[in-house]
Amino acid sequence: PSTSDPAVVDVIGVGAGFTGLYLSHRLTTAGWTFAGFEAGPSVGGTWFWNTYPGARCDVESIYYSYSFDEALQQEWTWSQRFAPQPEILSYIEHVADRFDLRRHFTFNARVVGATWNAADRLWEVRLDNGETRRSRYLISGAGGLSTPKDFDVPGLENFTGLQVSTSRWNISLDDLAGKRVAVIGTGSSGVQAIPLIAQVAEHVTVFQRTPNYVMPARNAELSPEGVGAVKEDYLAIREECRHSPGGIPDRPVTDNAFDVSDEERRRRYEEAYARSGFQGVGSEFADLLIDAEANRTASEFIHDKIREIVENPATAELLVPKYHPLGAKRSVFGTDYYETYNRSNVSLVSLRDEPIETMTENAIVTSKGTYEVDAVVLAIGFDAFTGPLFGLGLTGASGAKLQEAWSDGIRSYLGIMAADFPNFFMVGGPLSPALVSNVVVTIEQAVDWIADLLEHARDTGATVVEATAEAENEWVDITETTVAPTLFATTDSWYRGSNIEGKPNTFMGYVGGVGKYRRMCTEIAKRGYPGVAVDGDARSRIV
Ligand code: NA7
Repeated sequence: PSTSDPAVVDVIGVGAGFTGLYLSHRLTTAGWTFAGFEAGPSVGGTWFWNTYPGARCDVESIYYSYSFDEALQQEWTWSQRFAPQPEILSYIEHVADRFDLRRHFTFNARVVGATWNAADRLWEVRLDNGETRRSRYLISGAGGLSTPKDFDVPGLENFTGLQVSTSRWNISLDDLAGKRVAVIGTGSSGVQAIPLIAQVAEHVTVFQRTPNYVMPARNAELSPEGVGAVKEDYLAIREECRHSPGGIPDRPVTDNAFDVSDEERRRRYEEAYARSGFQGVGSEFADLLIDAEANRTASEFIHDKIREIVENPATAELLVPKYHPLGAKRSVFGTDYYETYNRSNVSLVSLRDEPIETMTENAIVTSKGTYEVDAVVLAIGFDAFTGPLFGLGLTGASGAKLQEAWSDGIRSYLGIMAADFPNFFMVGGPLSPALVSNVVVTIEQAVDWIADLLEHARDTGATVVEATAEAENEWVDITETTVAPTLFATTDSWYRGSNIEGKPNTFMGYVGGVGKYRRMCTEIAKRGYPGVAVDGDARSRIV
């Protein structure tokens, strides 16, 4: 332990999702005392709350799982290419039990404030029950997509029918049987839920603000032979993921969209469309996220697919995503999504043509009409990354809140540390690769890096580690320079906070790839942590 006061633990960890569980395992194994606090009643984080119909991860489960223990990955068998939410939650519960991790956590305990006490060199952490706990280090595993966006639909408070949100789903699908259901929002959550709701509801009216590019997920049962082959090679596959651009095995492409003939390009897109996933159409050519004209060829390919699938031409045109380039907002993968609009009990309202003006006790009123419904399903997204972090109520060394420190733009060192917030760490934080990668790979890497830094501090007898302002500036520059030439930089999306009124406009990820990022982090550790002041001793420049 880093302190002799038994009331002070070495580490307080926030959250018992993918991050918190691995964090508790990694740190307690290394001999640190650890107290975890989880707002929910059990483990699972995002996968505990998002129980809406059709919820599943769109990164293949073979890769979207822990790699830290070979026996674990040998004994667990995924049933499907994209496991559904209940199976992912069972996996997380299995990991918690297998490594006896629940004992490190207090459940139903939300961290609501944390203040750096410079005199005692520790964090004073306040819980929602009014208690205060103290720790040398504070590590957030609060997640990126865990704070639901405010329910900012006008007049929602007037509606007296059934109301549910995808991110806090607390009804069964049967509760919607025979009902007239409105679904508001067509991101990943809405797209996954709509086809299943349509199967039981009397009628579904989808209220769409921005059409997305929805590519077929092509989910499938995994065969025992396929799973066996992966398990034989799992160590190598995991290593490949760690050094890849996106945390999944790489499928390198070097040619650009206009390097090939129109016919050849079309053939390549057809193949990619059949493959689907993150290595589908959106990554078939090297310049698709850099060159708007090149991107147009891929975007139009999907437009044509939508027109082929959707029988009503007017509905098809509303579904065609014409406001942003393919991939520049989060890609969406669905099952029978566009096909669902061919059902006689499904209709589409474009909020661009007729915005919601208000709601009454039993209807949604747009500028053009009144839609009577029995139930409203909100699938309107999250206050990504900063929502959960600001929710911790952090006050740094200077007395400033994190939200004040980031009011002009979101900042961090490596997406892991923040200047003026000593001994505080974020796993998968803003400006890390978490935003645009298989997040489990990024989580394991960040936890390992933090654990090594804590050991470095312990070995040198230090008790305070803090990112320098210079290093933070440098990392912000690196992330901005990396994203600047891409279409991410010019497209409004939740990636850059555009879905929340007043949120700083910062692209919240490092897009240089998880492999390159890992090399940088490893190099920084090898060089004795430049950019990190250890007990005030900083070698500031990181490159
Ligand atoms: P998203 O992707 O943020 O989607 C939210 C959807 O809700 C999107 O279509 C929004 O339209 C729409 N929206 C948001 N607020 C409103 C209001 N007030 N009125 C009407 N429509 C609204 O969230 P998801 O939960 O689907 O997915 C989040 C991530 O989880 C996903 O990207 C994966 O990484 C996993 P907009 O596009 O803002 O016009």
